[in-house]
Amino acid sequence: MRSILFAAALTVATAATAQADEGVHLLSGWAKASHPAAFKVNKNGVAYITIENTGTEVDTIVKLSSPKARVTEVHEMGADEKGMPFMRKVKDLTFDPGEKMEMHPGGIHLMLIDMPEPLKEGEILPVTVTFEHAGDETIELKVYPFRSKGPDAEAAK
Ligand SMILES: [Cu+2]
Repeated sequence: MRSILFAAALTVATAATAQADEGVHLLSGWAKASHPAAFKVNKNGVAYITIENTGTEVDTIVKLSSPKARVTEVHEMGADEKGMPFMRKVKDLTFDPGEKMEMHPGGIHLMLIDMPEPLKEGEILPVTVTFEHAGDETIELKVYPFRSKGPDAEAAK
């Protein structure tokens, strides 16, 4: 319930400021610190952003980048018909007018692939998202502990 109330408050707050600049926006986000042992095997990182389309046309993510990874992609996790978990790349993620999407652990996320350095708690991860119509937007994501469920969960502690 707490998270629902928080999301409602966030929507009201952003609606007031979105008027002047319509289109797709990166509202917030966070990243997870790398697990030291896992990073030795798999030099990837994970981050989550919330995206809202306050404009009147559909927009699409056409490119992603971060100075801290060789490749940045949108991924989704789920389970197949047999219940086996999978993770796959999502191409051309689109946002309808009025749509708001919050990435979260276990669902859609940003995958940072081939990172020279592990992500450390407290550092900042810049990510640039290029939309077909809105162009480039960069967001600076705070890195939370490996086991964190994100800023909302940390604030509720
Ligand atoms: Cu992934």
